[in-house]
Amino acid sequence: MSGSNIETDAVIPVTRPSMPDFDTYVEMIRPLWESRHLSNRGEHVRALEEELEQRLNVPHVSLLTNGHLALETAIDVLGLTGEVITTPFTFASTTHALIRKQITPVFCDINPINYTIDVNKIEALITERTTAILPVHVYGNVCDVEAIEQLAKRHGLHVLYDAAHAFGVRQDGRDVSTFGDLTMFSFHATKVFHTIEGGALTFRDARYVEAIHQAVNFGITGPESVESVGGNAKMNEFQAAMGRCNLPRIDADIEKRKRLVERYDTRLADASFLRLNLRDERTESNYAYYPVLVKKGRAARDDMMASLAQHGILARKYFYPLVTDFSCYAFDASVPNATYVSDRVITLPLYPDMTMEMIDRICDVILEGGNER
Ligand code: T4K
Repeated sequence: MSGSNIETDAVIPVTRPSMPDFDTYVEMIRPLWESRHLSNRGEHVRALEEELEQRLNVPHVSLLTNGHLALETAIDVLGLTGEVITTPFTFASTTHALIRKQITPVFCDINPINYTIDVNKIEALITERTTAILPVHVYGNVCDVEAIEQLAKRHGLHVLYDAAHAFGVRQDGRDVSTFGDLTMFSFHATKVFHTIEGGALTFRDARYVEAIHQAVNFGITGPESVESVGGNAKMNEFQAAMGRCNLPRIDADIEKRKRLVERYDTRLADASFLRLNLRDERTESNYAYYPVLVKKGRAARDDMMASLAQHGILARKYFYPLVTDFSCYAFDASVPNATYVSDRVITLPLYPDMTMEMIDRICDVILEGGNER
C-alpha cells in the first residue's frame, strides 16, 4: 500500500486533455490575425478535413462545432423520423439528440461482453415507425457492425453510429469511421483526439457532403441563395488549428495510453472482485477509457468510488445513471444487462500524461479494499 492520502497527494482526475506544444499552436493560429478568416470553412477546417480523411482512411469527413450537434445534424441529413432503436448505456447526448429532434428513442439492451447494443434484441423492437438504428461504440468497444448492417439492409433502416469514444479504432484493419450511413465523432477536450470542442461526421456516400454543408450553415448555397432550413454547427478556425496540432501527436498518445492500460491490466489481473474491459482480438483499440465493474453491486461500487476519492482519485461512473432513468425522461425500459453494468461500473483515470506511479497508486487503493468487496 502506498500510504497515499488526499492531504499529501495530488488529485488525479478521470481525464486531462492532451496539449500540443504552446508555440506550435501559436504559429498555427498566427496567420488568422492577418487573414481575419476566423470561421465559415476557413483554411484550417478544410485542411483538417483532408488530414482526417487520410488518417482515418475514409472518403469524407465534415467537421462540426461539437459531437452533439454532429448527431443532431446527422439526424436531419438522414431525414430520420418516428422511432430510432438505440442503447441506454451512453452519455446523455445520444438520447437527447433524438428527443430534441422529436424522435422516440426505443431502448435495446446491451450485450454483457463489450457493453454495446445487443444485436440479437434489435429485430423484436422494429416497428413500422422505425427509421434507424443508433448504436454507440462505447469506450471504443466496437459494435457488431456486420450484423447491424445486415439487419438494417433487411429492414430498410439507416445506421448512424455514435463513435464519440472511438477515434482511431479499427476492426480487422478497417476504421470505425467507415461503418453505417454516417458516423459521429466527438473531439471534445476529454477525448483521445480533440479540437477543444468539436465533432465530425464521416461517411462513404458523397451525396451527404452538400447536405451537411447546408445543414451546418443555414442552408446557404451562395451569396444570394438559401436552399434549405439549416442551422449553425460550424467548426471555427481556432478549433481546427488545435486539431491540426494534435493529429500528428495522436499515435504517440495512443501508445502512451496503451502502456498505462497494460499496467492497469497487470496490476488488476488477480482482483477477482472486478471485471475488466475485454479487448477483442479483431479490434485495434484507442485505449480511450479504463472501465471496471465491481461485481458485487452498486453499494460495493460506490464504496470503491468513495475510497478512491478519499485518496484524491477522481474516477467517474460513466455511465450511471442509465439515460432511461434520467429525471428529464420517463422511460420504462427493461434493459437488465445495461442496468447491471451501470450499477457496477467505474471508469478509472486514464490520460497520456499519467505516470506508472499514478496507476500504481490507484491500484494500491483498489486492491487494499478488495477483500471487503
Ligand atoms: N456521445 C457520447 C457517447 C459521448 O460520450 C459524448 C460526450 C457525446 C456523444 C457528445 O459529444 P460532445 O458534444 O461533448 O462533443 C465529458 C465530456 O464533456 C463529454 O464530451 C463526454 N462525452 C463525456 C463522456 O465526458 P463530463 O460531464 O463528464 O465532463 P466534465 O466537465 O465533468 O469533465 C470530466 C473530466 O475532464 C474532469 O475530471 C475534468 C477534466 N477536464 C474537462 C474539461 C472539459 C479537463 O481537464 N479539462 C477540460 O477542459 O462530460
